[in-house]
Amino acid sequence: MTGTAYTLYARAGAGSLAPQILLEEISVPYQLVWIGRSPAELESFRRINPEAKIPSLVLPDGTAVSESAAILIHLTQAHPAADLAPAVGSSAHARFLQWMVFLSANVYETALRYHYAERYASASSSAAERKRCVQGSPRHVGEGSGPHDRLPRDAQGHASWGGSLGSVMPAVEKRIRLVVLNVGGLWLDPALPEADEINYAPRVTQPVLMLNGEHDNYFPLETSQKPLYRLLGTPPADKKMIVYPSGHIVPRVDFMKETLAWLDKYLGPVQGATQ
Ligand SMILES: N[C@@H](CCC(=O)N[C@@H](CS)C(=O)NCC(=O)O)C(=O)O
Repeated sequence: MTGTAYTLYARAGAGSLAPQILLEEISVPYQLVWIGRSPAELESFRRINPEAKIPSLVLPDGTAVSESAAILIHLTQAHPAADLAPAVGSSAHARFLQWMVFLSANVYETALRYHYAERYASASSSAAERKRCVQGSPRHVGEGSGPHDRLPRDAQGHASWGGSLGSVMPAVEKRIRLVVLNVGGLWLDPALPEADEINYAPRVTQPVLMLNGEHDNYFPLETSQKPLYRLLGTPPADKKMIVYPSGHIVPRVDFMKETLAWLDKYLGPVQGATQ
């Protein structure tokens, strides 16, 4: 489709989600090419991006661009009518650039320490240890290899820190039709009123499934999980909370089973699925 549309090279659970969201928001035609991790796929992808990094975007004229911040900034400037960034040259645009660079150079890089821990540690044992240390970090949002990645676009699935933010986003984004909070709860630190989940949870009206651990030390049952559940503005018939005898991580199989049942209940069974 070169010459007529963008081509986004993507991977589930990777940084290609941001440009994909932007392309959707802009409503411009684009082709998605999913890149796996097999040597053959990576080898052929190197023809587009020699570093084989996701995301990569091929522009309609065939130019290949990598680096998430560059891709996002370019898309906002190439499609000003979509009004997704402040006017170029304005002070607001300078602050926009500040955040774009901070997010890609710092936050994104931090997440990579989890996914490629072995590159940041000298021995494999310390790499494994490093992975355990960052559990509970933003890597849980859209985590790979779980039902999070396969959620339809009008459902929202978040875990841990995302579970906490999951009480904020559906309050302000009503295109989200249902929510799964995998170990969600109220953050116990004091927050400014404009960022405090307490002020958002009552405005959540979509169906919410909350899956929690009884012994969770991040989001304690009585002081964090249950208050969030009570505060949700969702009608009682459309919210459900299951508490497992676990810690911060709930049993994976139960999580998948309950999540898929919740999706089927509110979005209907998957159409055209093959066994
Ligand atoms: N600084 C780059 C980071 C891109 C990146 O490292 N992407 C990961 C996936 S989220 C990747 O493709 N890693 C493959 C590898 O490092 O081998 C950006 O902002 O786009």
